[in-house]
Amino acid sequence: MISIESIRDKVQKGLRVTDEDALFLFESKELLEVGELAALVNERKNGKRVFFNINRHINYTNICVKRCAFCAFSRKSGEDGTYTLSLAEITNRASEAQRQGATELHIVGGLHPELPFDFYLDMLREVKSAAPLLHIKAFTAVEIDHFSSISGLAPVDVLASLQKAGLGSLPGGGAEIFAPKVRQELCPEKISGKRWLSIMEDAHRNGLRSNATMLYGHLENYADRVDHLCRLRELQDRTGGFQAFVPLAFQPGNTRLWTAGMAGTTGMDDLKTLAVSRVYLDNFDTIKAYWVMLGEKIAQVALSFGINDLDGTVIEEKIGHDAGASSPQSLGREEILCLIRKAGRLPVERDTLYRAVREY
Ligand code: V47
Ligand code: SF4
Repeated sequence: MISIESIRDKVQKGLRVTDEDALFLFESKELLEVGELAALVNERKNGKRVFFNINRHINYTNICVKRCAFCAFSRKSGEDGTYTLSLAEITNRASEAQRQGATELHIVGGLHPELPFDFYLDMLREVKSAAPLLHIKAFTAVEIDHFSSISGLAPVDVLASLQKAGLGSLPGGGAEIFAPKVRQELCPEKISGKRWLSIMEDAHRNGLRSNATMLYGHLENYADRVDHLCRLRELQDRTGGFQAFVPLAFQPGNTRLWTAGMAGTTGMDDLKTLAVSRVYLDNFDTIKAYWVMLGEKIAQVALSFGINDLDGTVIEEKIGHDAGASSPQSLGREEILCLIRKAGRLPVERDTLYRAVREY
């Protein structure tokens, strides 16, 4: 019989919790008990240290051939409000970020119907030459699959070419929810969960680290979330290539799901999802509270619920804000330091590969 005590016993002994245990925790209304377990796991891994980085997001185009039901960012070619940044605009943003002390660029965009694969290789080369100090974390597994289609290259070869042109690591987007039934409703045109995982495996085997995300708070149930976490834990057991897990709280504004009457997540669900992820994903060093989707206040409280990373300064975020996120466009270093310190933790500025840049 599963109980909070039986799960606590496993956590205290450092044993792995089961899928049924995770489901039990998701179904629990005792948020503080779940949070306490998550805090224990995190304390053991990270002590009081909380990571953040100085980064800048660049969303190079919002033109996309897909139409995911949860996405308010994408536009079809020819629709009002489309944009595609030129290479000069991208490199200007990169140089500015380097001048402002950033260590990372996070570059992702829609699946553009006309841009050739060379555009992305040139983008990496030119960004690298304009801002050689920056680590380029770019392109989700969904984009890698798209590049494979337009270039005729296998994903491993796409990854190798991008790496040669300056790619440093992959962000964790595009995972959404792996469970096929929900994925079919949510983003029927997107690559399957299986394909997402296989591209990540290719990346890890080629020495590229990546993150993993889970979009939650839409059509999925708790069992779908556990299924998602289970597949990530399995892959991480095989490759060890994931650096951080990033649960993404669904922002409903301006999306098709919003039109269908769907609301956003609650604070209770946000904190519980972060905490259960921390307890279940014992082979991930880091669970990140992405303040853009959570809001800074929930992200800060999450530091008492097993979280050891607040992401970064971000600078210019479009995906969550087009969907109505009420968080600011960016946070300054001092604001992040304040959130971490006032939660009684020790801020550590990190680079993308989780090496300490500065301990405070
Ligand atoms: O892939 C799209 C999600 C992702 C919505 O790896 C939405 O460190 C919420 O992956 N509400 C892009 N989420 C963002 C992303 C990310 C962000 C920060 C850090 C990292 C990392 C990765 O955003 C997409 C999709 O899953 N998304 N629309 C929405 N309405
Ligand atoms: Fe396109 Fe990505 Fe938006 Fe889906 S989530 S419509 S793939 S930009």
